[in-house]
Amino acid sequence: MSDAETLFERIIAGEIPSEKVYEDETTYAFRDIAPQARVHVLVVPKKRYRNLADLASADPQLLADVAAAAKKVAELEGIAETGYRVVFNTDRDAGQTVFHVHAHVLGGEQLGHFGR
Ligand code: DGP
Repeated sequence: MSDAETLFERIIAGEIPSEKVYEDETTYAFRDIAPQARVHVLVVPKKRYRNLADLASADPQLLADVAAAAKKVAELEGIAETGYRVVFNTDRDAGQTVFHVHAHVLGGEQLGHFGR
């Protein structure tokens, strides 16, 4: 992994403004700039790993923290009861654009099915 800072380090550091939804010791959650659903929040571990695979291998506790933060976001956004989707885009074919692992939390409306 390159040492170059990604956009999300700058967001977590407050150098780039974001609309914070939730934060704890190890994670930071904020609204996606281009929402794909009525609720679209990104949950980012403060420590950077490139993608879900790297995070899962290197730091399973931090992955659990991201999952717990996604649940917390769903509760705060009022979608815990109606349901939501959690997505980790991973590398090229998934269209990952920011190489600092992040979970998309999507909901607040009926979501389309997976596919092309
Ligand atoms: P992905 O394709 O999984 O790498 O998702 C990256 C997401 O990051 C994408 O949905 C748009 C979002 N995003 C990109 N730049 C910014 C930004 O400056 N602010 C915020 N809030 N979101 C951003």
